[in-house]
Parts: sequence; C-alpha cells; structure tokens
Amino acid sequence: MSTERILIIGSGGQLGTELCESLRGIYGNDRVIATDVKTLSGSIAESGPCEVMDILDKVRFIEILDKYKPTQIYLLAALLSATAEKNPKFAWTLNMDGLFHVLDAAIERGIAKIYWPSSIAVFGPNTPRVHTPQHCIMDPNTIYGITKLAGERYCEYYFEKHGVDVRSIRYPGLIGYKSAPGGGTTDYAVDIYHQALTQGTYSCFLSEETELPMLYMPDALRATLQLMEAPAEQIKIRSSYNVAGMSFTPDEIAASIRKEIPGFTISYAPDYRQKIADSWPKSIDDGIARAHWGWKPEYDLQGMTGDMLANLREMKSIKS
Ligand code: AKB
Repeated sequence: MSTERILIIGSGGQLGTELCESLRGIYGNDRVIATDVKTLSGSIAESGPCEVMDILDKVRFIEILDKYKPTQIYLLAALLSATAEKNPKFAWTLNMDGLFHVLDAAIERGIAKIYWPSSIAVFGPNTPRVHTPQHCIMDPNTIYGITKLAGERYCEYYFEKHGVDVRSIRYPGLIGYKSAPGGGTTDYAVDIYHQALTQGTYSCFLSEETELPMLYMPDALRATLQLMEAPAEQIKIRSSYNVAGMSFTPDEIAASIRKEIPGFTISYAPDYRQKIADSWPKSIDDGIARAHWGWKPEYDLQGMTGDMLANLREMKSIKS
C-alpha cells in the first residue's frame, strides 16, 4: 500500500481536474488532496478530500501542510497566456509567489517531490520555430512565458542549491473532453470540438495557417505521471522538459473534424491571441525526454479527433 500523500494546488483547472482523477486512481482517493481557490464540486469533491486554498495565502498553505503532511505537491495554479496579458502584475504575483511558497515548503518540510508545469510559452520570436530544441534562444515576450522561464530557472536553482526534487514539462496546448481550458491561446483546439457538435460551425480566434504544438490529455497525463515516477537519476533536466504530441493548424483540425462531421464549417476572426501564437514554436523536438525517461506520445490528430468527438457525443447525449 502506498504511503504517498499528494497535494494538488489548482485542482479545479483543466489539467488539475484530470490529474486528480488519475492520481486518486493510482494512489487511492484519500491520499490525494484536491485544493483550489474556488470551492470544488462534482466527482472531484465527492471522491476524496478537498480544501479551498489560495496559494498566495501562506498562513492557509501552512495550515494545509500541517493537516495533510504531503509527500508530493503538484502546483498547477497559474494564469495562462491570454489571461496573463490582461492582468500582467497579478500574473507575475500568482505564477512566481505561488512557486516560491511551494519550493520553500519543500526545503523546510523535506517534501519528497514537486511537480510544476512549464509551457512552450517559454520560447519567443527569436527561437527556432520548427522542431524547437530543448536548449536554444528563448526570449519569451508574453508575461506568461516570462513567468514560466523565470520559474524554470528557479526550479533548477532549488534543485542544484537545495536538492529539491522538482520535475517539470513544457506543455504544448492541452486538449481534453473532461474539463474546460481557462485563458490560454491554444483553447480554440478544445472549443472547436464542442462547437462542431452543437453548432456545426466555429469562429476561430487564430488564423487558418497558425501551426502550434498540441498534446491530447491522455498523453499529457501519461507524460506527467511517467516523469514523476521515473527514478531521480534519470531526470537530468531540472528546468523543464520539451514534450511533444502533434502539431496542426486550425485549417487542419477543421479538416480532421470534417472527416467525422462532413458539414462542419470554420471561419476566422484573429484577435490579440494571434500575436501570442505567432511568437511560439510550430513544433517541438522532445528527443531528450524520450531518451531520459522513455516519453512517447500515442495520439495523432485524427486519433484525437475521433476520441474527442466520440466522448463528447456520449457526454452531450448526441447521436452520430
Ligand atoms: C496557453 O495557451 O496559454 C497554454 C500553454 C501553451 O501553456 N495552453
């Protein structure tokens, strides 16, 4: 029986919802404590311990640490790219102070493992955009990317100076049917499936040729758990690992939907998020993650589209 106690900070978000379910499946419901700044509801609240906690409130954070004595923390609370551009000062505070609170707690309390997500947003307009390597010019020009790059540097520093076992992935856009994304530039690739099923048409906030790296949620969960379960000596990068699944444009995802829903149409109305997308890589070289801890994606675009639509149809009780 597992002796791990896992604290998830930001369990109500797109990744937090699904990671909580997976971790409870592996470690047991009572061993995974879901926390969020908002009261959690639904299956996450019914299946195991839940607490309301703002990671910026250090007193409350210490209270939760004293109560549950976690051996691992997943810190998922953050403002994503589009929301962060609208509220840059708060984005810096939440994304950085939240991380400091967790890294400091790891030292003070000897917490065995920390997971902190980074993003392809750490790259910028001077980065090579095709098969972006693990190590290259970064120069992010969004506030979200700046916080993620600063966070990566801090993670590596805390590992080198204090021995904190912190692990991280630079997520591309994440696509899943169980939970909604919140405030990202890649969110269109989730919304498009919902709109395709309910409206048969979608107005996209990125232009048709905007190619971005993406990852289907089952692959993202597998990557995260695989990284966290790998022996510490295999984790040779303590900033964050490049991880890739697939790359596509809005035009290509629309074509993949049309294979399942022939009448589906798409139109384009690029907004402020276009500039963010244009500063990011088109595709990612994840050879180092593959070599160090055996990462390999399972889904391509058409495989994901088939699975997304089948699951959304079932959830929305729509006949094919
Ligand atoms: C966003 O679009 O902000 C996120 C990300 C790529 O980190 N999905």
